[in-house]
Amino acid sequence: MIETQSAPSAQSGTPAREVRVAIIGSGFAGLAMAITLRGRGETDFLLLERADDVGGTWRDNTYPGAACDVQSHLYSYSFAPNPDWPRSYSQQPEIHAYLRATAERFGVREHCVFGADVTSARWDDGARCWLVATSAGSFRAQVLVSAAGALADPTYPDIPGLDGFEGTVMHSARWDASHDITGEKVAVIGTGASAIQIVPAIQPEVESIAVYQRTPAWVVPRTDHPVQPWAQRLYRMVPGLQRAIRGLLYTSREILVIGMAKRRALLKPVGRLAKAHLERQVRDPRLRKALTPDYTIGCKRILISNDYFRAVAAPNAELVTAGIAEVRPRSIVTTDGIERPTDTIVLATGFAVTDLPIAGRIAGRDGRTLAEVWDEGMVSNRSTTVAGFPNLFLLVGPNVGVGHTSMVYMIESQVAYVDHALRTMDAEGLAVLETTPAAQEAYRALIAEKSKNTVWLAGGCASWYLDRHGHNTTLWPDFTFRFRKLTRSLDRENYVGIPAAAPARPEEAA
Ligand code: N01
Repeated sequence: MIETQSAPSAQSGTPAREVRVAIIGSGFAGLAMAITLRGRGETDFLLLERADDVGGTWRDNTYPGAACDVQSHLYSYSFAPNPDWPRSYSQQPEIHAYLRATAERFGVREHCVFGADVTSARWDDGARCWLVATSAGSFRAQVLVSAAGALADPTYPDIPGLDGFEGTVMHSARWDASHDITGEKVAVIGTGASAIQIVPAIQPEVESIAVYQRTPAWVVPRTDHPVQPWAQRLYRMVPGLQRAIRGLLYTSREILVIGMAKRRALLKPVGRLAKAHLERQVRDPRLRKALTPDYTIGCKRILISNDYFRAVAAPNAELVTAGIAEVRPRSIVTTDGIERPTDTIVLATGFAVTDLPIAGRIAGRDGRTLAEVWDEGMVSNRSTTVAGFPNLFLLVGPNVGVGHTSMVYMIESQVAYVDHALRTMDAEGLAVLETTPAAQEAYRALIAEKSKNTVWLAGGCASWYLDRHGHNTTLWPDFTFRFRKLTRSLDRENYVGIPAAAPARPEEAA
């Protein structure tokens, strides 16, 4: 536990609240961490949540058509199967409801501090704790777990004139449901996973829709179907059946890694499937050509949709491939000089992933923030800990992303690792646990080696999977079961531990 008594909060003068573990965020990752702690009897933890509800990205992304592109049997916690999923690929409201219900069921909602936006977190080497400032007061925590997520903060494009637009502008992740787009002239900027769900959902409602495409996406069919009540009953009666289906889904998706990370030639059949899908759905050869990517499938996230191409080919839709030159108060002008009157602009332009905003708010032992330390690219040990940042654990941190399967699998692997680290601290009576620079360097080299021949580096596309130096700092570049093996238990030899009564500097400790 923390050694010193409550210190005054820098913000308000009120004492900082003391807690053993502070978890930032209550999405899939934060809740999994909390449920694991609770499951083994730990109650001295808080989830600091900037919003007023749990759910993370599944709370925030409420745009029309928002749904998961991984089957729900797989895109859910292994410890909380849900026999009642209404569809094979669930929609946002159902996933959010699942997270809310799971938080209640495992008793972790009562640990949430809502409206607590973390503005800074600073390691205090003397007190051996994290000083966390939030919009809901200050906290002192022995351990800080950042589960803020990689898709938490939208990126807004730097387009001349966008600020002066007099119509409505909304980011896909900040959808304004009170704004009625019926009968409007709508522009959608971007053609990623969010855009291809939004476009078909709104195209029938609007007067016209212009889809501004910078890079076409590979799209394969979506094998979505409702789950019949008899099947839900069966899953309830025979839970093993749902587990078996989960296993089959997991295995079938993992096969993709062979093509993406090992032998790219094996992706050819997937490319042919996507081409055939496009040819079936789009008759106009010019439109078809404009929608055909020139990079290897898998280099960017493979998208799944049965209605995106049809929506783009609809009479009231236009695919715009010329770059955007400027936004005027009531229109968008492209580089070919064409001006298109516009009422609403939807920015489906993605998230800050390689430059996580939370990294600018967490300062380690030498006062530098994670963002400063990561200026040359995100580095870590096992995607979870960073040298110079004692007692800090990152969930959904560097090189843990997956495009082909369920992120929940990776989250559960990381949570098991963090949990083992905390139990190790308890067992050894450690006040501080910190990974070594050598372990971090070895992990960086491992990631670089595994990434070398992957489609993400060699597939001929620019993607947010790579940082500005062209390094893969976001994706786990191998089978996900290998990540699970690597994080099954704490690699104790890669950590320096300081017992409660020892000197504060790790290099002085045994
Ligand atoms: O964002 P993206 P997203 N001018 O970054 C374009 C998850 N997700 O929100 O490709 C013009 O993929 C950009 O163009 P380009 C999933 O992990 C999951 O769609 O860079 N265009 C691209 O087309 C996903 O990967 C689900 O050339 C600009 C688009 O905007 C992640 O979220 C559903 C531009 C951004 O695509 C992000 O997806 C939805 C500019 N200045 C999302 N800047 C599930 O179903 C960017 N673009 C689980």
